[in-house]
Amino acid sequence: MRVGIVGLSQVGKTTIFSLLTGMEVDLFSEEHEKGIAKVHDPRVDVLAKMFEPKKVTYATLEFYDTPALKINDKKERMAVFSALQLAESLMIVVRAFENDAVSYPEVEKPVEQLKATLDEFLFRDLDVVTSRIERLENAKRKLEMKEEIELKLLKRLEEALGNEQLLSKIELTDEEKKMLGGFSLATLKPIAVVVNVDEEQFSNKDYETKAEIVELCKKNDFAYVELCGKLEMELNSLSEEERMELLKDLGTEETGIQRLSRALYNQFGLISFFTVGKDEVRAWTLKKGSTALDAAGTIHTDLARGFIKAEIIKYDDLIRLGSEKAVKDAGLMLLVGKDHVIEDGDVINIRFNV
Ligand SMILES: Nc1nc2c(ncn2[C@@H]2O[C@H](COP(=O)(O)OP(=O)(O)OP(=O)(O)O)[C@@H](O)[C@H]2O)c(=O)[nH]1
Ligand SMILES: [Mg+2]
Repeated sequence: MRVGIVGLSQVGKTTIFSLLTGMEVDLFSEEHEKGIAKVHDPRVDVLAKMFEPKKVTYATLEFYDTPALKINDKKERMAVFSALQLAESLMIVVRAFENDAVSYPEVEKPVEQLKATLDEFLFRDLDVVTSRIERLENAKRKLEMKEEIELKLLKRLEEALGNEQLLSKIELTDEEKKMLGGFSLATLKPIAVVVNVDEEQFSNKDYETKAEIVELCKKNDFAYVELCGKLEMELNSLSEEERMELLKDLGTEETGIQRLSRALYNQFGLISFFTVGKDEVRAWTLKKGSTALDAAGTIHTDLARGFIKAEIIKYDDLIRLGSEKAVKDAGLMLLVGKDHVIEDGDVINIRFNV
């Protein structure tokens, strides 16, 4: 899953990008990077302890950092969204942290930043939709049936966007979604909101306009995460032992970045299945609703091509009973065909023949 990081200026986008991906980034550089982040899943650590494999592999997300959006600035907007063309989902960063040494974005109140960012999304989608409508209407030929249908659909979207409605809130058939696939419409993508708080706000669990932001996220089905960029940087610079110590003092077991990667994973409709053994313990990513055949294909095309059956044991059963053999002996291993829907936490072994 490719995630675009977006927001107004100096809100902490690049800082969070760097924390997620572990990449060293020059905050003043004009270059904007992409990078891979591990999705922290404690279950993988538990499985690794059980199997002591040579290699442990976590699920990943890919992130794109972008330049700041400027309010009502079409040129900047185009630059940002061209960097987001391939992003399948968007993470909006909002700044709550107070620090006069860091210049504030054009609007200061966190909820106003979020609204301004969403407005840019709406403007950008409206730009895309209206220019396509114009192209079709000005075509110097009779439109094909397919184009007539597209034009009608686009006009529906134009009206919604004009009413400040996010396209994710509009009922669309699979056919219609497919038709819109090439436009990379921002408000059609799943969205997560990350509020970058300071230490004081972090310990108070509050900041200015929080209630409004939470409400807005709920209303629009955005994931919502609070994170203290500064604290995360500190945690990042510590040894594993010191980190655990500090986290314990903070009353938690995992860093905000670990929490964030998991929240995004859920928000974007992803699940993990596991493969286990002496060589490797590995988490793999699937969209919710995927089948055993999809799982096989994710591991290797050969496994999909030669698919016979999938053996599935539930993560919880494996942990409770202590070994694959014990799960089998208890009659809890499932043997399923290619259409079986995979659930989060399934431990899978594909039987295949090529
Ligand atoms: N005090 C404090 N400073 C932060 C925090 N997060 C980021 N900063 C600082 O804020 C400044 C801007 O951070 P960046 O990560 O570059 O923000 P950005 O959104 O990428 O900025 P632009 O790309 O220029 O729009 C840097 O000096 C960071 O060190 C935080 O949680 N607390
Ligand atoms: Mg930046």
